[in-house]
Amino acid sequence: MLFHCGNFQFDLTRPLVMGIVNVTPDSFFDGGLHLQGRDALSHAQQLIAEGADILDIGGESTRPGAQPVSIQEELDRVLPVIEGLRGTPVPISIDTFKPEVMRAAIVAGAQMVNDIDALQDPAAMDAVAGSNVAVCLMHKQGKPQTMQQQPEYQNVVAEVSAFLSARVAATEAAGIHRTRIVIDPGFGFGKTLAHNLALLRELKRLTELGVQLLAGLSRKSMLGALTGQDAGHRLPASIAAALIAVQRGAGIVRVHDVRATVDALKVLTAVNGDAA
Ligand code: 9MG
Repeated sequence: MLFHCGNFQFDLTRPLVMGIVNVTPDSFFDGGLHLQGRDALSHAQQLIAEGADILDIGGESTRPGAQPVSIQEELDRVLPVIEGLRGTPVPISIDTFKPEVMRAAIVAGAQMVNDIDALQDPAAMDAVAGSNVAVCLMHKQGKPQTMQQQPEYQNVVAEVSAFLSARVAATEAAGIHRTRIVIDPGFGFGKTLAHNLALLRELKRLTELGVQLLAGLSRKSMLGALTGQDAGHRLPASIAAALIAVQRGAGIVRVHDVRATVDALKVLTAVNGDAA
C-alpha cells in the first residue's frame, strides 16, 4: 500500500519508524531534555542518523494532566526546529491539534500533520485539505487534562474502529486521498490498561479500514503498569510493543528510541520477508 507524505512516497514494504522530537518542558519521558530549539534540532538530526523514516515534532505535551500552551508559544517552540530541518532526507510531521500551528508548520516545511483530534476541527481539516501533506487521525476519549480519570467503553475495539472509520470518511470527503491518511488507536488516550491491551491484541481489525496504521506505545504508562518500570527503564517493553504492533498490522511505529527500534524491526522484517 502506498503512503504519500508531502513530496515523499513510501511503499511500506517494511515498517516505518517515526522518531519523536519533543520541544516541550513537560513531556512524560524526555521532558526538558530537548526543550531548547538548538538541542531539539541536534536531537532530530541524531534520530535521522539512527534511521528514522519520519520525525514528529511537538511543542505541546499531550500527556495525561498536561497543561495547554498558547498558539504563539507552540509556534515559537516548533518553527525553528522545522525550519532548521528543511531539506533533510526524511519528512517532518507536526504534532499539533491547532489549525494555526498546522498551517504555519506546513509553510515552514512539514509534510505531515499528526492530529490527536483527528481533524474534527473544520479549520484543521481545511489546513490539511489545502495542502499535499499526510495526516494521522488519532482516537482519544476526553481531553488530555482529564482523559485518564474514568475511561469507559462498551467495546473498545468496535468503538475506536467506528470512530476512525467515520474520520477516514470525513477526511476523504474533504478531498484528502486515502494514500495520505494514517489512523491510530491512540494508546493511553482515555484508555485503561485493559482497553490498551484489547486494542493491541486486536490491532489487525483496524487494518480493515484500508489506510496506513500507526501505533504509539513507546515508553507509555501501560508498559510501566505491565513491567513495574519507570519511563526511563521501559526500552525493552517498548521494543516488544513495537514488534507486536507491526506483527498485527501497524505500518508505522512512533518511538523515542529510534536506533533500537530500527534494529529490532530489521530482524522481524528479515524473518517475515517483505510482509512484516
Ligand atoms: C502526540 N502523541 C503522543 N502519543 C501519541 C500516539 O500514540 N499517537 C500519535 N499519533 N500521537 C501521539
